[in-house]
Amino acid sequence: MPRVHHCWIGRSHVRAFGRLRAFSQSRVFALALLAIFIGVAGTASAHGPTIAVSHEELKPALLNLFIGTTVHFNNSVEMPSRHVIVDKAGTLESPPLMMPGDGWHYTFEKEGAFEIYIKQHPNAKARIVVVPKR
Ligand SMILES: [Cu+2]
Repeated sequence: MPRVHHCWIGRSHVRAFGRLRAFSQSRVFALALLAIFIGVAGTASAHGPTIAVSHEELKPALLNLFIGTTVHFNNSVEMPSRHVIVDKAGTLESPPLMMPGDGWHYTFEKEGAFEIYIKQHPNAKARIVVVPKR
């Protein structure tokens, strides 16, 4: 789609903008954006509580969170037939967690009460209550 430029700036500025635009379409720029995105996501996921996953329980079994909080799930035991974290309403589902140290994180973006449990051990459950930030 052709773009209309308002020519209130001089030629050299037009050239500079041209270079800027070329840069913004370049692979380097895309990589820079990606790096920023990963950086931000990394920072965000560094915060928030951790739930330990074992055969018997999710610990802690109750969390009260503000919207936007990232919860980490840390598998603490070996489970070759895997642990999969799900919730009653079908909102979330983790990838298979098999080895100690296998982890997953999920950011709760919606208000509500989430009844989560390990698919393979339905008695290992936790309640996560998410409320808006004040
Ligand atoms: Cu298990």
